Amino acid sequence: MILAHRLKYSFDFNINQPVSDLFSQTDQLPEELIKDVYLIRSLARLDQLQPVIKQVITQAPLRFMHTPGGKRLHISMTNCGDLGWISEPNGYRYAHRDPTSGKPWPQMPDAFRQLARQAATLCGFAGFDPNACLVNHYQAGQELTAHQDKNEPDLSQPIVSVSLGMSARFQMYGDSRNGKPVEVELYDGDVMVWGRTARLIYHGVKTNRSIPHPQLGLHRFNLTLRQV
Ligand code: MD3
Ligand code: FE
Repeated sequence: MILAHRLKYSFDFNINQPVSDLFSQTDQLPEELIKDVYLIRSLARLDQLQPVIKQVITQAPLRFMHTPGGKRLHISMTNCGDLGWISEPNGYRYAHRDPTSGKPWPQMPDAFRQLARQAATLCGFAGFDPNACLVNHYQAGQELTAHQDKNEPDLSQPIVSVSLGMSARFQMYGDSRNGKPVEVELYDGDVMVWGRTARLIYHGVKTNRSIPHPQLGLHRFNLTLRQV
């Protein structure tokens, strides 16, 4: 298992890299932020993934879902893969079809699958094969309130999360929302992997209001890839 050198940001970009490469920095090692939570900086490439995301959201448009309590979620979402996470008046669940269109979710793009498998493998989770991808879209100031992802059928598999565009502050609590979170700033291309004991911790996201990303401006996409 590859472990945890404390790597902050690295500025040694390889300028000779072929543009066709899927991964921007295959030499980045995972850093273990807290138990079973790994961060790999700059693994994903926005130039590669942006057209793929565009294709997904053309087929299954971003939408604001509502909580079972009737509140509108703060960020818009969609899904791709065999199963998609949805929030409805009668609860949260994974569904085979987009409730807006009645159609199956768009196929899991190969670029998403390969990236997630690569990230998981680097963190010691060989054999991960995601079949569900939640696409979250944040605009400046929008945030994801601290929560647990509880309705997960299989906790033996990791979750891979890919940050694209504007940066965000990610907050990790423990098994309650009390106390001070461990915080990390996530930049475009950063990938996190959550395993085992970290699957039930409280976590939240706060976006920056003022620092636009050169390509995406004040937009952030997060891909959450799961095997469900
Ligand atoms: C930790 N999304 O959609 S995924 C979410 O930036 C969510 O949009 C974050 O939290 C975002 O639920 C990043 C990070 C993540 C996802 C699932 C987890 C962290 C997790 C499940 C258990 C523990
Ligand atoms: Fe979550």
